[in-house]
Amino acid sequence: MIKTRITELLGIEYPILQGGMAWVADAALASAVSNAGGLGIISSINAGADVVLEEIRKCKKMTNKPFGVNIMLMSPIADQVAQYVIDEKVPVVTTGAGSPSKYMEKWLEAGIKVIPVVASTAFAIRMERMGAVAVIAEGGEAGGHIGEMNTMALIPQVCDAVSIPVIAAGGIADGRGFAAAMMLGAEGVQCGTIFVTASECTAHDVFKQKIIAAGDTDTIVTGKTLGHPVRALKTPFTRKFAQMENDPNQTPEAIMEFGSGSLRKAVKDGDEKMGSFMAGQSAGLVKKVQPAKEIILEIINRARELLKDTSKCI
Ligand code: TUI
Repeated sequence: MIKTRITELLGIEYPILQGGMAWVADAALASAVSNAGGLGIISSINAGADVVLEEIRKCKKMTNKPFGVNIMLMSPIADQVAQYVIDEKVPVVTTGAGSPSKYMEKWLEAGIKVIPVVASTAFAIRMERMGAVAVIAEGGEAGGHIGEMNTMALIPQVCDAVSIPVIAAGGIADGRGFAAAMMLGAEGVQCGTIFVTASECTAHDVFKQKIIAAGDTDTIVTGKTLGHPVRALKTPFTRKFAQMENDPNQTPEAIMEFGSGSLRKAVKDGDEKMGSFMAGQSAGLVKKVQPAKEIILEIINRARELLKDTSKCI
């Protein structure tokens, strides 16, 4: 057990959240992480709002521990899921890729702990004023949709800007990253990429093996020209996407059409050609498939050793 404001606030043993990864983060993964003492999170980007509802109900059967739901604010089903989390009394909601302002009042009224992902100090301050209990400050090392700042510079600045606890995300997959995040002022971390390779994760084995095989420079950011930068593993799909983005004869609509469905193809079909395998720069740190509990305990045990032994610094 580790005690920070995050463990106290959420009623969890270890201040490790599992990212609400699109198509990946279902009840199987979220309940495994929550049962292991972290906070498991269900994604709302999958086959539709009804499936999200089903996953929430499944998760309640699979764990008695707290868990959360992530609402991707650009999603067409955000409104529907925003209501389901109230109906189902989900204890924690994380949000991403935008501002949750239009839902905030009713979530707070329902007693939901809202933890938005932020990519800047200005947005973190707005979220604190709006009633967020904590923020997840996510650096551009992360997989999926990202902001401009990187973790090392973003975390301490967000910690200075707000008084609610800060959870660090982006590039963290081991005890060194966890310890560093604590040193930067964070009181918890959120990991995504390493949990794709958890044994309990239902993502296609091709996705897991691609993360395990990836090295430090094997991810790429595409979508900047469309205003939606996304980090994913370098594959034939991302190469083609990047090429289309740089081709003046391509329209944004044609590029979007090319990308449509690519995430599902990666996660569910393991489609190496047309899949978008979203992953962060920490992919190079991920070495094997292992149970969620082992992932969490390895991070915590290594971080404990490092935080105890700071004698190398002086
Ligand atoms: O949301 C994410 N990562 C995601 S969502 C996703 S689903 C998807 N994405 C693209 C194509 C198809 C499917 C995959 N990965 N991370 C949380 C996050 N939020 N990162 C950055 C932000 C963010 C950025 C700017 C949050 C707020 C913000 O500004 C809000 C404002 O109003 O200023």
